[in-house]
Amino acid sequence: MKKKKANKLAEEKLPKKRYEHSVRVAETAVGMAEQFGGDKEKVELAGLLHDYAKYDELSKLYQLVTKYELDNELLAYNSEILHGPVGACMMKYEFGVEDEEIFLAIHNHTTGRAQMTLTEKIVFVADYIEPGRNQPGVDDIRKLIYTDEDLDKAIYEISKRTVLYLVEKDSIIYPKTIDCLNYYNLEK
Ligand code: DGI
Ligand code: FE
Ligand code: FE
Ligand code: FE
Repeated sequence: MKKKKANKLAEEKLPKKRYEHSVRVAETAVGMAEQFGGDKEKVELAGLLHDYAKYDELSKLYQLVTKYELDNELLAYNSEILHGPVGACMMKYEFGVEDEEIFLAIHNHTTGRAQMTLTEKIVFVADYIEPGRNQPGVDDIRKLIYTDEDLDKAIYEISKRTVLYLVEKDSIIYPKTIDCLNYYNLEK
């Protein structure tokens, strides 16, 4: 798939603000790919498409988990973790996006995982630090990227903040999030 097609898919499917977020994630990811030696074309497509399934009805997301034979375990956690895996499969099976790295980057953009590819890492972090984001402490993560150039530390800090946030609201946590936290804990 070409950038133009990905852009059009996102623009036609998503509410304006979410489309604009996707464009900023793609732009941020391209900058990071330049910085870290990643594949600009792949991170750009994954950035544009990463939230494609975000506003699909839950009933549809559930159906697609079954249709695409995704891990049923996904259904036991917060429904917010479904749009990545389902969106990745939509791109692969409905729109012919064959590339495995793009697939993984969309798939794991919410939860992260241990041993991410460079493309996955960039999209995971770009989603958190794109210029429209203003969550508390986001500037600390931006500094880890733009000043320290420490991608793995940024992944650890993002996972840590997400886990703290989820625990604070007594939410259940998908195990891949914990795997990601542990794997990128550089003290280990
Ligand atoms: O889709 P976005 O809003 O751009 O961002 P996202 O897909 O990274 O994450 C959406 C939210 O999902 C995030 O703010 C926290 C929430 N969430 C719920 N359960 C989990 C979770 N995030 C992780 N990492 N793990 C969970 O189990
Ligand atoms: Fe998302
Ligand atoms: Fe994210
Ligand atoms: Fe996003």
